[in-house]
Amino acid sequence: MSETAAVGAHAHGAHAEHHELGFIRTYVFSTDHKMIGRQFLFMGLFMMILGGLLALLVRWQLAWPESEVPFTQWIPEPHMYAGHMDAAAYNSFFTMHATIMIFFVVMPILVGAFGNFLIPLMIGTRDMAFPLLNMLSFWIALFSGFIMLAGFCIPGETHAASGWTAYSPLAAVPAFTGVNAGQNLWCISLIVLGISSLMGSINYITTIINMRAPGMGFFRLPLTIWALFIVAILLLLALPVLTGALAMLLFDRMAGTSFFQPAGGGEPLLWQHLFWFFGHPEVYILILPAMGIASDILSVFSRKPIFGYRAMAFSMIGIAFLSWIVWGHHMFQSGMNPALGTTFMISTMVIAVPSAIKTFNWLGTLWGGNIIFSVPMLNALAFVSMFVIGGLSGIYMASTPVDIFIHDTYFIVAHIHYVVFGGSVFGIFAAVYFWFPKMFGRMMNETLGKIHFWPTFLAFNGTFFPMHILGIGGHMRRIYNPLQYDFLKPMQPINVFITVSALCLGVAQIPFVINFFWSLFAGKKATINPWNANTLEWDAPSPPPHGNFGEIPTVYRGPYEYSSPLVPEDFLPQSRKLAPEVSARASH
Ligand code: HEM
Ligand SMILES: [Cu+2]
Repeated sequence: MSETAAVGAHAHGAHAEHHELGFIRTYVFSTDHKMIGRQFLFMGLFMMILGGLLALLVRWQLAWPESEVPFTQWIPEPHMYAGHMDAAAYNSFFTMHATIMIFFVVMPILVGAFGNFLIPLMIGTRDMAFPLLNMLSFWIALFSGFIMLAGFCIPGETHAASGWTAYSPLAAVPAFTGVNAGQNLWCISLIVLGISSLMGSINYITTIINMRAPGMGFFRLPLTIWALFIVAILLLLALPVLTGALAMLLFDRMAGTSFFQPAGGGEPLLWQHLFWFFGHPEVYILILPAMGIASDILSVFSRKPIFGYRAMAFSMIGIAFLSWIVWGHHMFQSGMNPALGTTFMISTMVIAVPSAIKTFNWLGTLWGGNIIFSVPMLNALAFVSMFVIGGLSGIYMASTPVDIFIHDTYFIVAHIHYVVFGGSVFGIFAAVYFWFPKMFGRMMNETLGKIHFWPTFLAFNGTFFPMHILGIGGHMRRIYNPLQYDFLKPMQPINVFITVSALCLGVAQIPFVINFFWSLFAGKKATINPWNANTLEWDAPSPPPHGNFGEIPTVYRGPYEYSSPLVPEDFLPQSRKLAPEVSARASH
């Protein structure tokens, strides 16, 4: 491995010196993994604003169903009717909120942006294995985003409206939702996105296997890289199942087949099986990168080695494997044989074991550490604690008798947001604050970061915690007007409280946007290793030039040697060569 890497690196390094790339090749059609990472980041952050605004529309409707939504008079019919939405528009808003957040925010940022940016830097190489394929995967993802956004612009109809799960036959027959072209574009966009992810995952896997720097054994990889490696394998295996199912759905809608329609002899449950065979691993695709990122950040800001490094890597492998065999827990209510239901229940609960291993190891890392409450650290701590709450509510949902009671209620919505917002989005924030200096060469402002973090953390809990209570009270998810149901009326104040918190949560993102753009142009210049971290990306200049490293680093140890007795400083970078007599002491 090391020899090929070195030879490849040499050839590439030589090539980089020969010519300057123009504006277009540097910023637009770039094959540099770092630029592609930044492109994915900007795409995801832009979509985050859109997905967030859609969530606020949904929330406004749930709190004050009959009232006009402020600032929306300009939105044309049939999305809004002079500031009001109808039930069809509501359906399309929550569908597009979820679709955008999952496919165009969390995946592009955690996997697309940080995967691209970090993998070559952290394993010590100059670029991805297939830079051109990498560029294509970004442009195909962007193209898919345009197709998705085009669905908002079809005259006379709303966007896709059958939920992000697109259950059939609801999604298969245009008359059922009243959406025709919008739903087709939704399918096509996700098929195209699936192709992009396939390209990306092949690239990640090849790069991590073949291009690690000399000395960078698998068990010296930072946990962020372990997580991204496992996620790439999950993507490679899960996404094609969705892509195939979407193609079948499109055939049902446009070509007269009836794979999923009982009227034509089809099988609606087939859609659910295919969808969740993809869908459950998907939730781990969303959370695993954040787990890796949080592990790295907790170790850096506790100034301690990560507790149980191998257990952390193996528990991620265990989680990924188990995520394959539990999809049926989404189908307890579909009339499945109770014996099979119990099998899915038990296998689902087994995921608690590797998840608990990870949690206790994070606590073990913090224990007795010299903790620095920087903004990346605060977000990583929020990730751990919110992920625990999301994981605990997951155990309730996994048990069939309880699930029959809370199925399709706001308990589910509470759970999913503790996992995807409390988990993935806090992971995104932690990563942005942590790697911003490396990505853009400037520091983000700590004070603004805290003004962003604390209100976000409080408003997040104010928004999503009461949803558990609503759910236990029987509040259905995906309803347009709670006031239509007498038994929900006493709970309406909770709905109002949630929406007010959600609006605060939205406002709390303003300091982040200001901080991000202000720091981009006027932030303090970053030094090469502002956090005194050990991993290889901190050996490259901030931001790293084309080709990343002057000379490919050699790796002498694992990534978490903080407070090592071998050196006076409290950090010992992976690439630092110690004098032979000092290294000898280490092996005793
Ligand atoms: C401002 C923050 C957010 C608010 C106020 C919010 C609100 C909501 C609401 C009210 C629903 C349910 C709609 C309905 O069933 O009628 C929903 C659904 C959903 N949201 Fe969010 N959301 C937020 C952020 C996010 C984020 C960051 C993600 C993902 C990264 C996300 C993913 C989802 C998903 C997957 C669903 C679908 C759940 C289902 O299957 O019913 N949301 N959101
Ligand atoms: Cu699941």
